[in-house]
Amino acid sequence: MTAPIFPGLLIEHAELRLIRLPLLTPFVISTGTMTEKVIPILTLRAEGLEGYAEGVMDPLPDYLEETISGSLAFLREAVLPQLIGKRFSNPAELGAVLDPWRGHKMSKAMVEMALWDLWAKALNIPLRAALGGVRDAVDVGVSLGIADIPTTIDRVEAALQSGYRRIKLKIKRGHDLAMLKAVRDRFPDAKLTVDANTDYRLSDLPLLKAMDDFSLDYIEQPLAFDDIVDHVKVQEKLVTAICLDESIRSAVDARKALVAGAGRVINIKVGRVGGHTASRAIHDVCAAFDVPVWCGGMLEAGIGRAHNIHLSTLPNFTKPGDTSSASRYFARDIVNEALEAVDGRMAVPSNGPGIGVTLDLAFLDTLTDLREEFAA
Ligand code: OSB
Ligand code: MG
Repeated sequence: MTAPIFPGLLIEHAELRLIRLPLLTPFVISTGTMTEKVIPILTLRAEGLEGYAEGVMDPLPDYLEETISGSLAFLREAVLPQLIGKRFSNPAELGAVLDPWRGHKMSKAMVEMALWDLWAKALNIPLRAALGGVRDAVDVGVSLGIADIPTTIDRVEAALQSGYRRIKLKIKRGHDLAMLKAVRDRFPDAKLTVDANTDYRLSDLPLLKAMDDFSLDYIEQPLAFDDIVDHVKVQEKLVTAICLDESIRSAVDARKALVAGAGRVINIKVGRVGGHTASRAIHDVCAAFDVPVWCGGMLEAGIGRAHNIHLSTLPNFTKPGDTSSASRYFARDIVNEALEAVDGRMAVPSNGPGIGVTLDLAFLDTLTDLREEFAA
């Protein structure tokens, strides 16, 4: 007997929501302070199934160029009308709809991730299995926002006590070496990294070089969000590895950066690079260069957090990711399942196929500012 041929998924309906979710603690990075998450949520429907994704763009373009309002317009006017009524036999076929448009990787990622979730559900398998993951739990660390030194020491201590596998400290000009020395003196054996979110310039090379003294696992995105070439000049002079975040939006970017020697680690954010297919391509390019990757985060709620965990099960995600416990960010999550790390490990959510989490719809409704539906 032969297996039935998968007929593909006919997208019948799309729903776009915008929710606002307060953060328990304001999150401070070199580019600004976030006190709440404003999150666009896309639901795609086909054959009685639903696929979900969160967008990681901010209201204003302070991490990368995309904004929530621009993204909603792009999805509403260009993408979702083209999607409804189309049949897809796998998520890669989405390229025909998405690739003609420039940029907008975060908006494209929403559609792509929702389709991966839907597709895995149609196949009745976990997203992890559809992607080719090899683990059922992943190592995670924390990303600690900028704060004064005593507060930072307390936060590091609490995170280490909880068992987190790596501590990432946000830095900016004027909040770097003294803070690092204090943390390193107090925690000589902790796995520490820093993330500058683009705050430095090539003229800061002596300062960046001084960071070699602190045995950091890597220095994340010291230079401009669109730079590769100047990062090469920094990496050549440093013992510490550079990790690229903002600079990498595609597998082509990753190839160029690694050929040039702009870094030795890459942070993959599925939302930043346009979805799981692109994330997997970057993962594979890095593996070919023997460069480890890890899964970054954008303070996601439960849908995005679940996607991140499934992606992190791929074999070359060998460094701890940023997908820490949801309860560190929010008083209440938008999914019914608790996404909580135990001893620095996040279990892959498994309440059903796909991303393995279900929506707390009653709570979502209380958070929803805008809701639009797209049907044939
Ligand atoms: O650069 O990784 C980043 C949050 C917002 C914008 C950029 C970044 C971050 C984080 C947070 O580091 C990671 C997380 O806890 O989700
Ligand atoms: Mg970063």
